[in-house]
Amino acid sequence: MPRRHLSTRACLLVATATAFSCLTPVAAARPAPEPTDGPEARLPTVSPAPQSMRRSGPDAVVTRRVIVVADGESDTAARKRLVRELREHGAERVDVVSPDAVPRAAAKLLTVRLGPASRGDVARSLAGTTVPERADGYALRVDGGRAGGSVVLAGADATGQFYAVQSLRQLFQRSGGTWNIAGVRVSDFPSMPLRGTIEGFYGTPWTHAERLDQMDFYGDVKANTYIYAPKDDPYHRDRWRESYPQDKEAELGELVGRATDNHVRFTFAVSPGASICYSDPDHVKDLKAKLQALYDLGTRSFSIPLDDINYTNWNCDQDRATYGEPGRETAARAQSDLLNDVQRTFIATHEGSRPLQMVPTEYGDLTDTAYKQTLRAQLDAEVEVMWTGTDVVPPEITNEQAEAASQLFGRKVFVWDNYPVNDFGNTGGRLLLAPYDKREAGLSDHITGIVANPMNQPYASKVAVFGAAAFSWNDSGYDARATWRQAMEHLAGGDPRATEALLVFGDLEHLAPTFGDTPWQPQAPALARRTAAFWQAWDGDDRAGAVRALRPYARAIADAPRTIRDGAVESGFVTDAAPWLDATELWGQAAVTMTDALDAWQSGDQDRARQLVGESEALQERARAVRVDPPRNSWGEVQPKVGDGVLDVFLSQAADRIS
Ligand code: LTM
Repeated sequence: MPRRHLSTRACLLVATATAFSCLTPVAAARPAPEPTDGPEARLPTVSPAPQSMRRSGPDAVVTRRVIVVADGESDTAARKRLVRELREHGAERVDVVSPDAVPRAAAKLLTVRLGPASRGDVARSLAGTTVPERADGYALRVDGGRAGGSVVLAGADATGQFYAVQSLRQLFQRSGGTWNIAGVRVSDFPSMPLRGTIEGFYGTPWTHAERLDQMDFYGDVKANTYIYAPKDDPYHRDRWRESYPQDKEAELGELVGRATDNHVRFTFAVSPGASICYSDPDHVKDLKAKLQALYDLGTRSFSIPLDDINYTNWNCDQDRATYGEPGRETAARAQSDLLNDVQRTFIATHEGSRPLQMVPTEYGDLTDTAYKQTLRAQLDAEVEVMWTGTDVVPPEITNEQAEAASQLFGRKVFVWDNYPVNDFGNTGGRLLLAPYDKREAGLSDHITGIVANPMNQPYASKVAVFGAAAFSWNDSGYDARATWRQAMEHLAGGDPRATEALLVFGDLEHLAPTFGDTPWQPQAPALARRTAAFWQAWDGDDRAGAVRALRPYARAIADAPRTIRDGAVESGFVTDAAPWLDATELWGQAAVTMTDALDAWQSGDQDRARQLVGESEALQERARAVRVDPPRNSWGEVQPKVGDGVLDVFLSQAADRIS
């Protein structure tokens, strides 16, 4: 969709007891000229990057009393969040009034209008700023430069209103004793309809508290989808025919509510494939009963994943009689019959339900087979089909591949992205903290969305999920490295020292394995650049310079864990990362000690150098003895990996030079 650039003509809003009118600007309220460059044009970063954000004029000041103009069409969650943000950014009193009851005093106060784009006062205050006619789209306009500034938050729909507030909260800037809101006009919408996560990993599922926290996080990053599919929830797979016990059902109900509050679609997934008898009406009845229980809790989005099952065997003789010998074609026929029935007799008859989602048994390749041919011919066109890429964990996802997948399944596919999941062998001992990367700009033309499959560690997963949400919101405006920093800033609660420490730590947890021998993201690229530069200088006879350049980075590694623990970093992240932080501190100390050894060596103090090598090796031994305990992952109790292949290699090369 072409980006429309919007009129810069401002409009003076005059508040009367009953209405607002839009008049020609007069001298006292002349809109400021639009700066094009220079410091005043610099705008705060908003993530996900909006499709269009321009300066509208001067910043607005948050007055002590703020008027929020809202009515029955204003989204409740958006209004609550708006009031909270205003209170946290300088407003001592926030009056929420309806459009026909705006007090005269509003002319001198910051006035914030929240509602649908079609509401009269909202439309006038937008002063020509376009509200994209797209699901979840919104426009936001801030006009300062006079006594009472104006903010308008206009949604194409209720979710759009909520997202307008999510952008607004990133526009507050402190200036001396007051808070300002950057003078901007934003027109924004998501490039992909479906954005979020699938809790689809093996190993210990997230706890209820962790899931509640995730829902709030998804609201913050404009992700609208959470698919509940933990492989090791027995009621999700093995005991799919059984109802959830009451306490679990109550938790699910609370989770659905928290998701809804954050404009997240709680998507309930049930995986019957390992034991279902497709042609047994009792099995089909039980499956629908399971969906019905979740519908009754407020769920309107459902998925039937059929991944990781043996599809060349039947689970009952009845299926052989109905479909014939087991195989790819008959499996696809049986699956299509089941899914079409659920789509047509459950989804279509349950008000408000979204199209059924499914995961095919062949989900991670681009080979045309009898299975895919049958699925694309027989599966109801409404059903969303998931695809993980050219492999379970692909090295990249390109437009060409996504288009090929969409052709194979006869519809745009929905990407189940196996990053940063760490439940498979090659991820043993790893946190996956690299940026969300190697997904090609333009994918939004070929797929319906992306959900990231996270790690068993929910808070540490936020680094990648933040990036996945940003990419799926605006794939053509996505910058992997810049977004990585923003993700760390988010986790660090804006604490700059902790942000830098998280970036150092993230570099040491950067390796992203595939199922094969070659990782799709390398380990510790920043450290690797520095150690390469070190050896170049050392071998080029600038030994003192080599040590001088590397030592501060070694110190930064050693100090990162304490800075992360002492700073404003989310406590959940610190808990998730605890063993890796413990090990990093020791590896960092080993690196500092080794640079001291190199320094002693190059200055001619060989005895001191050898002693320091011994001390460094003792620290490395202690680092290797750290364990991930208790293990949340299916790979069990192991040594947490830290910069492996880079840091340990450097330390042993350094020791070799000294001995
Ligand atoms: O990826 C899919 C569709 N299914 C499973 C996931 O449950 C699992 O988390 C990942 C990573 O191990 N691999 C799968 O095959």
